[in-house]
Amino acid sequence: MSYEIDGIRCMQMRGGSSKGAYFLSDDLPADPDERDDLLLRIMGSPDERQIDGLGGGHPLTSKVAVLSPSSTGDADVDYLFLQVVPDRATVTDAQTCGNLLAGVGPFAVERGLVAVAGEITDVRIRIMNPTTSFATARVRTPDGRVRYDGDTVMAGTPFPAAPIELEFPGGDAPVFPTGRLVDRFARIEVTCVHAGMPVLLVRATDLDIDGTELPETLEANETLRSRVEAVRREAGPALGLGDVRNTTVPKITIVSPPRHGGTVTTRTFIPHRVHSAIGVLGAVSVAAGVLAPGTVASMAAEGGLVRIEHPTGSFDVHLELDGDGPATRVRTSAVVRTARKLSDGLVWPRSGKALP
Ligand code: NQM
Repeated sequence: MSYEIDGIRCMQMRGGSSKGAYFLSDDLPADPDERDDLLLRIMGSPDERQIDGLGGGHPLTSKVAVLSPSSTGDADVDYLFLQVVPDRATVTDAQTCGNLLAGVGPFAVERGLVAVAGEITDVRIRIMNPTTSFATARVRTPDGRVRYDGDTVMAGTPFPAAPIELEFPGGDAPVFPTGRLVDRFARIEVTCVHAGMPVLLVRATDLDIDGTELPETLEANETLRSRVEAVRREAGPALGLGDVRNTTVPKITIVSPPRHGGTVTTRTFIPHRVHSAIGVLGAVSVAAGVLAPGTVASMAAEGGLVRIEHPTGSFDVHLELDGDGPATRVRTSAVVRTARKLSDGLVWPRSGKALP
């Protein structure tokens, strides 16, 4: 069988405020290098516009989810996330993606990995990378099928759809991976936080910006970009991530006081483009930094609800923390997303090799 001649089974979905290609792992090569080469050719990388593939020319529309039945009794499916970099021949498993995670439950039901359980089907997901963690997705499944239409409006997408609740159990991992609530990198005070995504929190005022600028304004600000990158590069080793020049983590979230009745205003570098909203696990991590006293982002929040303002609206994170200071842990967190099946069928990769 030839992928170039026969095509590969693929479903495209909007997951949260991102978009990607979803595959069963059996439909892709088992060898990771071969798989990544194929994904670059499917998505149209390396090319800023990804004109010859499915990718949309932005990190948020150049994502891949690979699913398989779970080999652990604790989950129904295993979810591997791969970021395909639009303008470089790079596929990285250095992070997961909570937005694409919103499509994992529906995709698992669509492909028969999980049987419909009634009006709502809970899909227990093992997140495989960068380290193992778990999530439960509640998928609307009336009449034995996934229901995508609904009334839930989610900032980052203009159209309402059926809600998908995502719950994340807590764990033993420290929320503040450097063991400090405030560090200093490239002469700027930073809180390093990790509740599913490594994020560096920095005050807007410390970067000489207001914190409400549009993503394109921030991306055009060369001085700001180089300061943000300097912070990231110094922080990488302190977070145990080593040299982060060529990786998509850590993210940098610039925080300032809320402007629209929420808890905090954010602008997030992911890490070289600015997010049009905020990532899901990125938001959970930011919320942990906001709820804990003594960080650069500590703000007042009522009843464990952190409303994160971002460029296209706001994102609610329900979060409970245990312990305090460097001993802080997440007890549980939950968010609501939506997802939608966009296409299902075969995709043809361009021929040749993408990787040298
Ligand atoms: O943080 C973008 C997204 C993400 C990641 C990024 C995400 C998450 O919005 O869980 O969802 O930060 O690269 O898709």
